[in-house]
Amino acid sequence: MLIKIRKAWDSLREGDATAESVFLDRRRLMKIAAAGTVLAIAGCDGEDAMSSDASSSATPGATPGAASGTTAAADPSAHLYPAARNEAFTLDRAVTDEQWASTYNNFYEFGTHKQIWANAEKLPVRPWEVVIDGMVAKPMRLAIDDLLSRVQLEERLYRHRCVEAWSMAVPWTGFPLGSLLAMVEPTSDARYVRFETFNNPDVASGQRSPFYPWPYVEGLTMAEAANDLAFMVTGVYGKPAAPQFGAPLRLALPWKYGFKSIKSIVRITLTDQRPVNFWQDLSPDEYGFWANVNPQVPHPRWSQAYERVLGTDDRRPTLLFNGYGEQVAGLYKGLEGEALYM
Ligand SMILES: Nc1nc2c(c(=O)[nH]1)N[C@H]1C(S)=C(S)[C@@H](COP(=O)(O)O)O[C@H]1N2
Ligand SMILES: [Mo]
Repeated sequence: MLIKIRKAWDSLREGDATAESVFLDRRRLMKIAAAGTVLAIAGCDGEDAMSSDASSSATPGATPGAASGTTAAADPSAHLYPAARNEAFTLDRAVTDEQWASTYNNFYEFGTHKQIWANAEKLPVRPWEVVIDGMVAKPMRLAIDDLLSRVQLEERLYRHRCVEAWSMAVPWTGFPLGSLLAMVEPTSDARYVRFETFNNPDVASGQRSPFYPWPYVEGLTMAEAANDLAFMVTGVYGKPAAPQFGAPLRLALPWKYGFKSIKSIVRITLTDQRPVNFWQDLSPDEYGFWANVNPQVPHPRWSQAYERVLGTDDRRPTLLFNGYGEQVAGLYKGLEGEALYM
């Protein structure tokens, strides 16, 4: 066990900022030890999943067979795509090649590396229910296709900036989060929206690792959730999203680091408590609640000044709020004392 943890630690110290890894601090190790799970960490789950993923993985640029073909064709919502593009959302750069975006993903439920797309194919995305509960007048439990029949889908071109300093630009299809919240009628007590991903270790090998605080959780303030940029994604590249993108329902929050854009959501809860998100729970010195993109605030272990543009040799300067300041800067007036950029 110690050997493996030392290995992870050493590789982090080598300055590898390409993995969304965490600083394995003493506090976290103690927490895991206290939970009696130390031996399980040394067990095969995470490592096995990783090595088998690696052997079956494609290099970015390879064709994810079922990922972009079969799944979409068999999807009962396929007829809803492509949706009309909302021209209000334009880009300052080319759309990322689909093969790259489909084969270079962060989805820790299926492995801690980028080539998880084949493993993620195992996720059954039908039937799929989404619960919306908490401080709302009309709580709902909806099958994903019922939800899709109640919303107006549109396509938006968004930039995406991962905290690991790579970026992409993709055509998401979905609907504004605000329209979903309007259906459930939040009460005046509600201050935050908490999102939760599925928890199914039988399917998602990464969830067998006790090292991570499953299920993945994220959160927004009510004001952030109501902002027009906060987008619930159901499709990408003009068809239903393949599992590696977070099917059948994920968030896209283009002004925040990518980890806020939670995938494969099963529950949305309105609450008066600020949610502790997955990465903050893992490493509170490195990841926070707000996670707004800011090139001037480095991650404790790497600079955020530039980003590597996925699928290209470009290295571009990162923009404050990832270039969406006009739409969102006002959300943070009066909050300057908070850790807005981690
Ligand atoms: N449930 C869940 N959601 C997640 C993640 C994850 O590991 N699990 N990774 C996040 C991170 S770090 C990023 S950068 C984006 C990646 O989205 P993409 O694979 O579509 O590029 O998903 C985010 N949402
Ligand atoms: Mo990320």
